[in-house]
Amino acid sequence: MLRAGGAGLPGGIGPEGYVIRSTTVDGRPATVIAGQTDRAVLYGAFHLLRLVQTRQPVTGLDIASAPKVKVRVLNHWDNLDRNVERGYAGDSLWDWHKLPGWQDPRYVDYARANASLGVNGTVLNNVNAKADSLTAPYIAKAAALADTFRPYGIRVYLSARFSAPIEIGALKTSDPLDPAVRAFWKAKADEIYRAIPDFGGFLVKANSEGQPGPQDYGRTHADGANMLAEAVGPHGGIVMWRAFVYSAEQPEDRVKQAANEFVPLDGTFAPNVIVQVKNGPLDFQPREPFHPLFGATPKTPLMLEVQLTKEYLGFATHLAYLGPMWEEVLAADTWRRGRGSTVARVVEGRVFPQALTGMAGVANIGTDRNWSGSHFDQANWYAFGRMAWDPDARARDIAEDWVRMTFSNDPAFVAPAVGMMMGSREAVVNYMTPLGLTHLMATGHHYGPGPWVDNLERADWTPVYYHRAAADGIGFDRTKTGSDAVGQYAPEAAKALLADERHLLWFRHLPWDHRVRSGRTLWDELVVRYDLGVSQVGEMQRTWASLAPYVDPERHAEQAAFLAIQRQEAQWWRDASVAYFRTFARRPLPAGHAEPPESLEHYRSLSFPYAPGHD
Ligand code: BDP
Repeated sequence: MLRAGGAGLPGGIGPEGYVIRSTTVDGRPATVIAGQTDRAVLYGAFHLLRLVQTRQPVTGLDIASAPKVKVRVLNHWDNLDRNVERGYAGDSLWDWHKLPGWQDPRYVDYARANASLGVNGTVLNNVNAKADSLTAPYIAKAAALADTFRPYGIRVYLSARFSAPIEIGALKTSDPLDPAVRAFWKAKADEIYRAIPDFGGFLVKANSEGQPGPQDYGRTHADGANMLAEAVGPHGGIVMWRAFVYSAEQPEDRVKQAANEFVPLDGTFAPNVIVQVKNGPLDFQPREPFHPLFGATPKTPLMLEVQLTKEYLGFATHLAYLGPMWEEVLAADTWRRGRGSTVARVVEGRVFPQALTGMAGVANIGTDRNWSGSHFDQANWYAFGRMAWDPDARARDIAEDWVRMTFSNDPAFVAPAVGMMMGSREAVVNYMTPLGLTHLMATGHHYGPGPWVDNLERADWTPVYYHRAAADGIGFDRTKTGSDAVGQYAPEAAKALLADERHLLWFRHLPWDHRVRSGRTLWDELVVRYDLGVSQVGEMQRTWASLAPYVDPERHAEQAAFLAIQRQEAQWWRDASVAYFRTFARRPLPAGHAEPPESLEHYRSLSFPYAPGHD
């Protein structure tokens, strides 16, 4: 029985919260799902289905749930030609050419799947945006998608190209303080809202990696964001302005630049602007410390951006469940308002009260039959939705729900499968970037190791910029004697980060003979970690093989093959990294650890011009 609205709803449950209660109606047992809106009831219905699918009791229910975050959006880095930047799951779902005339039935499946996770919005086009998305034909296409998504509570948003006034508006400038430019955006917003009355708003990547922005005119990010906010504001829209900025002209440590740029702007953004911040200050690496902006802008709401598509964690073939990574960042304590000022609480607007809150996930979805490139990558889509609803949710609980609903409720399957997922991201860290190393992937496509790359047009795109390996040691000194990036954190948080061996070489440049916690030298520990990562994948392979009786042969075989690829590539990462770093460390490998089978020249010579996901 469904009931929208009505008495008995707990106060403060909001427009999307629901209750599920076991009760009696006319003397018969009944289950009531209630909320203030259709959407809320839909979320409640999916919750009940989850209970059924995971074999939880469905009697004696007394559940109340409301999202802790308002804007829960996927960001599709989908181009208009259906290529997906950093996509490993086929083409873009959006068949722009046939829209609005033809609506692929998968649009409905997509919306329903998202609603079942509590996702309530989607940014349709790449942050590296084309102005064409804002022309009349494409607005009509987006409107058709919005019509399909609306019953599932999914709002449509668009990435806006800052230079659109010039490119499609026949203006000479995109200066945000120019009245004609402001008029262009107002008219554009009005036009979009005529077609999509519940349009969510704009996402903007400006003055970052060659994208146009307000700084091209000597204006600030706030000037740019506020201009767009003024255009969508009267319609109830918002602007998600990305903090992923770093400049080619700046000699400053790249990981410091976003905070340097945005902290001084605190208090200058319009109320319907939210600044979108990646989980770490660099770029979706297998492990990064939390972004120093979290908690550093009391007057500016910040939304967390995570990447579901595994650009830096082995694409679609490596099994890496990202729940633990996001839990790690959400649980990190910024200390900005005393102990317990976690990133989760900042994002929820509870450390500094914020009216607008949000979480964004860079989608891993495409036309592949399994949606996400591999079966296990669906778990990352799933976990994103659940954590955006409740940033305090536990990655393990989410993995368990997913495993039960996707494969089997048999405890003999669930425990090992969840165990495998929970350790998977750490395995990737070990075989790619152990002990706080970062950004060692090959150039462009980011497929495979490239720690030797030193000749790109910008130093801060090269792996050597990040690892700084030399005869005297390895790592990036971000303490006071170096770039002092650690100084961007609250003192207690800085202390915790410096004490955390998982971030060792992110913050410090250390001699090869430095003793780490295990008692080994840094060099020996690196080799041990690389090998550990490879053996962890071997362990996953064995676990998966033992689970064959619980999984249909098709899915089992595909995953087994993917794990074999992962194993091979983990070995490649290990061998290439050891062969390369050894040229600086000039030390033997610790006893029992094998020499890389090939020469460094061999690893350096490998090239993959057609690796997927290109920008
Ligand atoms: C990097 C990707 C690039 C994106 C960029 C971004 O390599 O394709 O455009 O992030 O977030 O990780 O804007």
